[in-house]
Amino acid sequence: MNKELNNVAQMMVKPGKGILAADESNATITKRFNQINLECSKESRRNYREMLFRSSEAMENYISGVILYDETIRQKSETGEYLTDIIQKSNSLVGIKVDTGAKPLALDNSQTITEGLDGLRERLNEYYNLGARFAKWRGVIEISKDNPTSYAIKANAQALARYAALCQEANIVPIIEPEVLMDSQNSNHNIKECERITTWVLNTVFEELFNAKIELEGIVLKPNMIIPGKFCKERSSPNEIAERTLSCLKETVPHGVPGIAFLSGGQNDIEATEHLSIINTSSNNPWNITFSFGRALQHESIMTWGGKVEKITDAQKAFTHRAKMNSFASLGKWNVDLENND
Ligand code: 5MM
Repeated sequence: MNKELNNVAQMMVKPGKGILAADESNATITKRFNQINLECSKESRRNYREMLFRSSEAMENYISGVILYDETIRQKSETGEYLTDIIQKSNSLVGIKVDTGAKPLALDNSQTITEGLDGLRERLNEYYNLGARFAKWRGVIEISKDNPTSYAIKANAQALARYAALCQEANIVPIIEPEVLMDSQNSNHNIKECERITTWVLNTVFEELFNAKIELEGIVLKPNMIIPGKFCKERSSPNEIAERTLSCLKETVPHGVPGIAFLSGGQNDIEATEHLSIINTSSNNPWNITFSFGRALQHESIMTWGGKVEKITDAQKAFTHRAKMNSFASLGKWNVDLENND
């Protein structure tokens, strides 16, 4: 076992801490800024992310690592400090998104394949020198009447495995993110369908990781929860979501994996926290289970900030509150009263 990779993976999923996904591509962060009528520029992206990374209470106590976008890992604050230095000073790890996005699958543009393998070995070495100790690659699977096909699942799983092998070769922990979407236009599937497809996807991913000789002790899995599609009329209770999620993971994820850090996928802030907390009330989970949220950690903060300097302190408080609530959830200790009494 590679001790260095295992140590980093353990730090990423340390009980009480989780990961901030701040790796929105420029297209995605533009959508977020549109909600607050803010122009998306290099500077506004820097100001927003610097505001989050300077939330010292959140960063020191609740955030184990931050996933950055290529632009951010090279960016300096207005006072000339690298944003990566701000993150590291709060004892948080620097991570980097290395995929270049989900693109239409050739001859089948109803599904996607994630790109970014060309030149990845060289990019990873550069990112290591810039401070990155973990990386992220997201494969996207959409459920509809005819999809996903086994070809699309296998192609995405193989890309994740090839990425993971290059990461481990570069001494970087790969976050393996095979996301079964809950919030696409076609998402009217029920919870059982999400469970069936996620089980299929995770089994295929671990088969490909095995084929690629990946050391499971040096990865972190970032899956979706088992949840009905956004447009499904049959809603499921938080307990059912937590039970099905745990049972799917127990069926598919080897115990050698140090940790699981969920994406939020379009759940609102409280839902994501509540589900994570119920999952963690089960006492015999074989892995540390925590969060690697983007939207469910940032939403309140970005809305409070609104691009205004005078709102920075309030926005940092909102981020700190959400991070703290998710920290409780990662220990199975969240309850709704904490939302108002913090
Ligand atoms: C933060 O968003 C990430 C980047 O997405 P794009 O490349 O599409 O802009 C995304 O991969 C994110 O890390 C995960 O989906 C988790 O975020 P959510 O919002 O689902 O918790």
